[in-house]
Amino acid sequence: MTSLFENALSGRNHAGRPPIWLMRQAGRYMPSYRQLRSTHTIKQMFKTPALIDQVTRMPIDQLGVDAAILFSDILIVYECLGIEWDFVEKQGPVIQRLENPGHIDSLKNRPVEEALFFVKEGIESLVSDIKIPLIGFCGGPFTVASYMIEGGSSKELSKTKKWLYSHPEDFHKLLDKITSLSCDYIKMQEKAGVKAIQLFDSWAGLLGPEDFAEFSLKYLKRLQSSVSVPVILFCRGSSHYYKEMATIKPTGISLDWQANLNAVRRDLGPSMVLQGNLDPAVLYAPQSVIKTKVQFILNDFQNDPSFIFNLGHGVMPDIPLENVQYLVRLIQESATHNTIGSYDNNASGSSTGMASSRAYQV
Ligand code: 1CP
Repeated sequence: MTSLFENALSGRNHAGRPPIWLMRQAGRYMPSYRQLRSTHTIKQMFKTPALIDQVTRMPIDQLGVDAAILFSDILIVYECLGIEWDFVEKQGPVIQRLENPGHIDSLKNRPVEEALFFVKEGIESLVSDIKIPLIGFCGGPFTVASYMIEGGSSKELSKTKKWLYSHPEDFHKLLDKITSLSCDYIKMQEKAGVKAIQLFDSWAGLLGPEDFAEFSLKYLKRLQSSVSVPVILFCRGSSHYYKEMATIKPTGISLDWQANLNAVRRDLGPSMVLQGNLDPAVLYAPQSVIKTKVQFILNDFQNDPSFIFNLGHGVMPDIPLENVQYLVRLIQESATHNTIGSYDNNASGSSTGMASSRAYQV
């Protein structure tokens, strides 16, 4: 038995509709998440296997998505480097800055099995009984480096670029260090049971083409070749680089809403898995508008055997839960030929599940 999601990843989804999961499908837009968050710090939530398990299941139970993504964050790898990090209300990530290239050697080198054991335990607990595939993930080394150098979010990455252009050798040394630990990290996730890895190089799109190749893609390629499960590559705001992303031959590319899916499919051919790309802001609109926008994508991709429906970026915290549920239903009810009988409607997505995660049988 393979899932719709895994079938799409191998270019063999003939179910008459694409699988759907959503970036940030577990998060603040869910009342149950907000309630849990009101009694825990975000770091407690990311570091406690039972809470990782509980939050990862929320969208399985409440949306009925076709794949789950591990509840964690790309910044968690700072635990291995001994870098202090946190999320501050209304400010975002606050990271202990790496101010001087000379300080790279003083970063810690804690093994992932020790520093990130809670991720492994969270994955093992989830995969022991959820009925849909679990996606693991990791940040792109460039993006992880940039948060350390900036000390948090930055629109222009001026400190990062100053480093990169003034001390390129040190910058590569930092990327190399982050890549080595990230390879170990995704291998650990693979061993624990994830069925795919998504790599998020969220800020790499701010680089020019030759820097994108040298400082982002080169390291993503190394990460990708360290695992044997399928790899999906997402570089937010980098739709203009889809041809460059394809050169490292990921299993799939996740596109933001600025991409023209048809043009990408035409240019990259039928075998590249494409994922995306509804503008998450559409989910603020009345359901009639959501339906029109979804239909626009389905017109060309409903029967594409290598397509995974997703948003162009994460669900925003103030999006109504009902609209997210409506989106998932729209996709799942869109199958053109009779696949309904093939779904195991009794299979709840998780043992705590109240609803309708459907394992697709082949
Ligand atoms: O409750 C809260 O305050 C925390 C909100 C939250 C959540 C739910 C953050 C803070 N991260 C997450 C989870 C998360 N982050 C997931 C879990 C799985 C899921 O998608 O449901 C994933 C995959 C991420 C990945 C992530 N974190 C990225 C890459 C994707 C992207 O958005 O481009 C990045 C850049 C981060 C950093 C991050 N985490 C959280 C914030 C506020 C930020 C900063 C974003 C920024 O700099 O603009």
